[in-house]
Amino acid sequence: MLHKQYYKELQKYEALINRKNETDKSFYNGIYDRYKYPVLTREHIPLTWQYDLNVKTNPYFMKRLGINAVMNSGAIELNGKYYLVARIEGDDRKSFFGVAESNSGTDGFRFWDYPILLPDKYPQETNVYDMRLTKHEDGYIYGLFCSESKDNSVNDLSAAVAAAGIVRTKDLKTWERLDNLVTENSPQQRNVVLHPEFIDGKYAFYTRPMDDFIETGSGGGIGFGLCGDITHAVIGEEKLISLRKYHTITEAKNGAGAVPVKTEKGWIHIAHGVRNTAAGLRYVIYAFATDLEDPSRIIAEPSGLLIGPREGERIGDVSNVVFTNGAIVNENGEVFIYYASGDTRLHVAVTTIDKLTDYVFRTPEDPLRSVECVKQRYDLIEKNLEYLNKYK
Ligand code: M1P
Repeated sequence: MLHKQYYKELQKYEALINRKNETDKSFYNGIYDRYKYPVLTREHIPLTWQYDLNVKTNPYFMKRLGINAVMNSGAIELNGKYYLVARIEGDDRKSFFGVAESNSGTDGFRFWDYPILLPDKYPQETNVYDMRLTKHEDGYIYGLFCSESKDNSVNDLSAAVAAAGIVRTKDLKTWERLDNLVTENSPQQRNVVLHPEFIDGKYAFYTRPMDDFIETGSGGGIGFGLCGDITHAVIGEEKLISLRKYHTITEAKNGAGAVPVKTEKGWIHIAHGVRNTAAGLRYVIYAFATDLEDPSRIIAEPSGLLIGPREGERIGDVSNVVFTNGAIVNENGEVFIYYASGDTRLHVAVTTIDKLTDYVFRTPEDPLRSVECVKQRYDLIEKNLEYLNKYK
């Protein structure tokens, strides 16, 4: 026998999973479409992960292991289906990963029966989150994630150390855990992404050097480093590629997001930038491009943010945050950028390779000073007025 509330909750769950998503008609910027509904929320978590369904041991049909948030998700396309490896945060604050599958990429994401149980290689590891999925040319799918442990070297209960964990799989079901990445010149790492191709015969990583768990300190931006053996990955020199800059969206910190998208003109990177405000840190998503042969060389840096938190997206456990760690390009050249808001739920923004390329290569760079920004806008207005005159 099942509790009568089970049927009610199941009905709500099925209605949510089967709800069709639609573009948000109130939003337009020509670059991408926003969608009305998030693609993953805590309500997308199966009942079997949260309730004890046995009426004898759970007569009141209580949640026994609740879920607080579903957010920052790695993304990958396999055999025409869209897969997200979501960061799921339990009510107990511990994050873990689960695979959700959809036919459309914008709705219908349903979690597999079980979350991912990672091989327990590091006994001191307390939390894991934000997996980036790379379909590498060596034939494996790699998952790089933040592996967080308590920092016992200082007398501070909250002190933590972030490292880059590495797993690999061929089917998202069986996961092999490799050694955590070692960066010889950076004590901590988060937001590490594996490039999908070998560079000079080596594995190439986008890193985020940082001195501290929260503050990047002397870490000047997104780094790039190579290593020969991914099973014991060690990076010596990290070359900085996308820099933190004063009075920009990356002033406080930045970090690689989705695995770079290959286009005819270059690798397009979709990353996050952080600035400080009186209300706390503000996270936005931005894009840049690097050279096809040398992905550590920036070739285009459009000014400002690509996606910022809007309306309800501004609110959540960590308000004023949008964050991405996954994008999918389908066979039609559509690009699905999965981004979380408020560290609480996951959305999708949909564009195309052509539009993204146009955006990255035609948007002017940030001239870094107000007066230059006004001149930049004057130039645009002047050309527009001339152009409009022709059609009057
Ligand atoms: O809370 C916002 C984000 O903070 C971290 O990003 P960063 O390392 O750049 O500060 C991450 O923990 C991320 O998960 C989180 O969304």
